[in-house]
Amino acid sequence: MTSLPVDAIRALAAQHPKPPNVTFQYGTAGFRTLGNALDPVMFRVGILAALRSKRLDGKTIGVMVTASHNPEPDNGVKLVDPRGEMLEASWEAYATKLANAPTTDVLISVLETLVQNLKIDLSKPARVVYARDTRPSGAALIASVEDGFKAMGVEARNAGVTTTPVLHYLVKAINTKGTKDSYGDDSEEGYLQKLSTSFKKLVAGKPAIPPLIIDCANGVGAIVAEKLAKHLGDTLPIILQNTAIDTIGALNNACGADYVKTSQRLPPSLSSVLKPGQRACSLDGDADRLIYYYLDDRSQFHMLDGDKIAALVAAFIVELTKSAGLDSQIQVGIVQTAYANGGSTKYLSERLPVKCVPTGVKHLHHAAEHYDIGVYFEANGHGTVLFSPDTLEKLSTYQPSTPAQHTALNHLINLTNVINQTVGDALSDMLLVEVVLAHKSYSGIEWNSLYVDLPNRLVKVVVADRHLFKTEDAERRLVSPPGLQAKIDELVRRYEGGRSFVRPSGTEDVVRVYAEAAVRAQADELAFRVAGLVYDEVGGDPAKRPSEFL
Ligand code: 16G
Ligand code: MG
Repeated sequence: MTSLPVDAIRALAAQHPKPPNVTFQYGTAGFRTLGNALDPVMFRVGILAALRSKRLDGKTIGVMVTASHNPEPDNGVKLVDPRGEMLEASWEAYATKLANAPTTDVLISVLETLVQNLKIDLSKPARVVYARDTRPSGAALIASVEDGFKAMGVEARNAGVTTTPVLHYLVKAINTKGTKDSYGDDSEEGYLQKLSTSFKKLVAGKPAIPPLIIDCANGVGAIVAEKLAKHLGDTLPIILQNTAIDTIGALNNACGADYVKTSQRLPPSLSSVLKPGQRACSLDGDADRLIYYYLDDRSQFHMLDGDKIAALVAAFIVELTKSAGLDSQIQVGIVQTAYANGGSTKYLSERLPVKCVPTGVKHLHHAAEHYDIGVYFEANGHGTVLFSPDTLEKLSTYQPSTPAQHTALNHLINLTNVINQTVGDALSDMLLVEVVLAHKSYSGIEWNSLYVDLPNRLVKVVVADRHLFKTEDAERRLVSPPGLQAKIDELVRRYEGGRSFVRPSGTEDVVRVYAEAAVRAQADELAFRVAGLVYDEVGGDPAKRPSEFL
């Protein structure tokens, strides 16, 4: 029986001690906090990745060091399972336990218990592929992860500085290499080839596409988008903006998908660049979220968020399945969260099955797997489209009976390649959107007019303990604190088209309040009133009650 390399772990653990009085938690987005607090966590994640790989018979596991759209001083880490998906939920608790082991002795005993309980065969190989975004703290944190690999004798492959979706792609490509399910060449170049080749096939014969502006959030998306632009050449002229990856303080600062979505405005850096009618989009700091927008003739800003992307894409896919003669065999379904705009939910559910699930990609991804073709997007711009194994099989064996069916079938097959099915991918989603716009001859205006967004407002309330707040019905209703939901209901009834919900954040120590209503002022008022209810409920100091909470 091979045993844990205790001496090696001990020697290296001494270089990554856990400070007392801090608690880490593997949450919705992995571990995430200030970059300079993460050294011990990184070392332990390196070890955990090794155990996960050994448990799965030496399959390659992914480790991504990023804090996405968070401010630049933050950083984080998450593990990716062999099919390119998020780490299996039951392992999140093991990650948390390891990260919080106060001493090396406790760390080793936690590891021994894990090995025993999970029946991990330590003689199996451990294989990991890892990458990081452009954050200044990234290089040092990667070195700590590598110490974890060293302690466990991992066959580790460094994918360098790249986007989260590229890392997910690599994991899947490595694990399917040489099989009938091969996902593509296991390199960033292979990813770029796969996406750009299928994109070119999809837009072949369509009128020239006008240039698209990409706001890269001054993050890692800038690097990969630049390479993608070269692959695309004239088929999609791209103008890169906010590419200052070496400028301290620039990352996600007044730019990027999260800035645009939450402030519902244009990044100031684009105000002199974006011309009325022109399309632009913003990526977030690790390029897994995408938000589109344009200015109308009166220079008014219009945002096309994840909900609008879902509507555009789903309608197109349904159309293709019909034209291919496959609509009776392939059902398209949508997955959203409570944050989906009421306008989008109404529009989509009049046409397709729609399911609402709790926030977080793992929930959406799993729900989407239940459809033949599952389109999932969060309003924040994170999402993708999943084709079930059965559907992929159908597409590859189906015999079309007319040239029109043949063309539609080919488009569907090319879509399965342009879409990164492992996880939301801003660049892949951007190509997908561009394909649909090209096929439909839509500008932002026609796309935006699919349905009208209800005005909405998101507010955060700082509370002493967000865990007091518990939800049900896919986070649309509170069950705790008792009685609060009834008060919210009573308030919501007074607003035309009113809807509001309260949920504890999974990534920050706050409670989030969302509200929408038929008119802007009412949506704002409802949001602040509900926030006021939340604040009062948890016994906030009246003197510190934010004045905007009416
Ligand atoms: C994370 C999630 C995102 C979710 C957000 C909610 C992943 C990869 N990312 O960024 O899907 O929308 O958290 O944050 O799962 P919140 O719980 O703080 O509102
Ligand atoms: Mg992100």
